[in-house]
Amino acid sequence: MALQEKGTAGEQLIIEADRLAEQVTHMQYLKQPDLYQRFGAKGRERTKQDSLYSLSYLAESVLMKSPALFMNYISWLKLLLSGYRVTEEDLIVNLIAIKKVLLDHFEHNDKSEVMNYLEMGIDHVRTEELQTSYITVDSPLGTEAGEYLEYLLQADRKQAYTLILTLLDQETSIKDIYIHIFQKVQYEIGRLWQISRINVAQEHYCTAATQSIISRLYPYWLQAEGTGRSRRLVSACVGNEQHEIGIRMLTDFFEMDGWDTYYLGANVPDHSLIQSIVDYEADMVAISVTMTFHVHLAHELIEKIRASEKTRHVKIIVGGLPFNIDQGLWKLVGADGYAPDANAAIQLADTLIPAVQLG
Ligand code: B12
Repeated sequence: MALQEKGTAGEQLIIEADRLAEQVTHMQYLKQPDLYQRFGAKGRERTKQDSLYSLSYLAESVLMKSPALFMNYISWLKLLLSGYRVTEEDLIVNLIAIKKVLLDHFEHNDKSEVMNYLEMGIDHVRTEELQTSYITVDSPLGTEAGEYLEYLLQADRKQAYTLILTLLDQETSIKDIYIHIFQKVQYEIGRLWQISRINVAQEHYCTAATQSIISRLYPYWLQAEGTGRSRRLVSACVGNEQHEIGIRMLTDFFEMDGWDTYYLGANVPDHSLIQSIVDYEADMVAISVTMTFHVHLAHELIEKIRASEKTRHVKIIVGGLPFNIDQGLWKLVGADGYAPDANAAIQLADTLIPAVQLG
C-alpha cells in the first residue's frame, strides 16, 4: 500500500515540530510557573526537547497510520519521566498544551486525524504499566545473562568475556549467546537507563564492552571465503539511525548461515547504500530502524531502491523496534518482509530467496 503524496498532515507536522514545541513549552510554563523552582532553567530546555520528541512520534504515527507507535511512546515516556520526578499530571498538562497549540497554530485539511491520535495518547497516560526486567532466571541462559550484566555494571568486562568463553567451552551456540545474552542484556541496559537506575556513561560502557566481545568471537565462527556464489546481503541502518548492534547481529547470523554479507552499519547516505547494492551484486537488503521517527526514512529509501532499474530486483527486509511494536508496519514502508529478531530473519530470508535458487 502506498503512502499519501507529500504534504500529508504527518509530514506537515514534522516540518513544523520545532516551532510548535517552542509554543508548547511557553504555554506549559505559563500554566505551571512552579516548574522553574522544581527543575531550574534546564527544565525548560528538557520540556522543549520532550515536546519536540512527542510531536515527532505523533507525526510519524499519523504518517504511518499506526496509533500503536504513539501509544507505545506514551507508555515509554511516562516511565522515563517518572525517574525525573515528572508526574502523570505534568505529562497530561504537557499533552493538553500540545493539543491547544495544534488547535490554534497548526493548519491542515487532515488535522482531525492528528487530533484523534493525540486524544488517544492523552487517554493512554492513565493506562497502568507493568515494567519488568528482560532477564529472568527461567528464560534460556537467564542466569548467565544476569551474571554478564552484573560484570558489566561492575565495569569488569574481562570477567564478562571469561563468562562467554566458558559458555563456548560448554558448547553453547554463538547464536544463543547473541540472542539470550547480548540482546537481552542490551534491552535491560536500556530499561535501567530509562528508569534512571544507570546513567548514560554506564550504558555507553556496557554497549562498547559487548561490541568488543562480539568482535573477539569472530575467530570462533567466521569462515574463510568459500567457493561458488552464495546469496548476498547488504545491511545498514536507515538515515542517521545510530542503533547498529541489532543489524550487526543479524548480519552475523546471515554470515553464519552461509551468506556473503556486506555490513554498512550506521549513517550511510542512501545513494551510497544503493551503489553498494549494485557493486556487491546483492540479492537482499536488510534495513534497520530503532527510533520511530526514522520509519518514514525507511519508506523513502525503499522507494529509491525500487525506482532504479539496477536495484529494483533485490528483496528488501526491515526490522527493529517500531516494526516490533506494530507488526504490520513493514507493509506500509513497502518492504518484502519483516522479522522480529535475527533467528526469524534467517527463516524469512530462506523463504524469500531459497538457498537452491542461486545454485
Ligand atoms: C545502545 C543504545 C543506544 C546507543 C547505540 C550505540 C550503537 N552503536 O548501536 C546510543 C547511545 C547511540 C543510543 C542513542 C539513543 N537512544 Co538508544 N538504546 C540503546 C539500547 C540500550 C540498546 C540497543 C541495542 O543494542 N539493542 C540490541 C539489539 C540486538 O536489539 P535490536 O536492535 O532490537 O535488534 C534485533 C531486532 O530488533 C531485529 N532487527 C533489528 N534490525 C533489524 C533489521 C531487519 C531487516 C530485521 C529483519 C530485523 C532487525 O533483529 C535484531 C537482532 O535479533 C536500547 C535499548 C533497546 N531496547 O534496544 C536503547 C533505546 C533504543 N534507545 C532509546 C533512546 C531514547 C535513544 C536516544 C533518543 C537517547 C537520547 N536522548 O539521545 C538516542 C537516539 C539516537 C538516534 N538518533 O538513533 C530508547 C528508544 C525508546 C523508544 N520507545 O523509541 C531505547 C529503547 C532505550 C529505552 N528503553 O528507553 N542508544
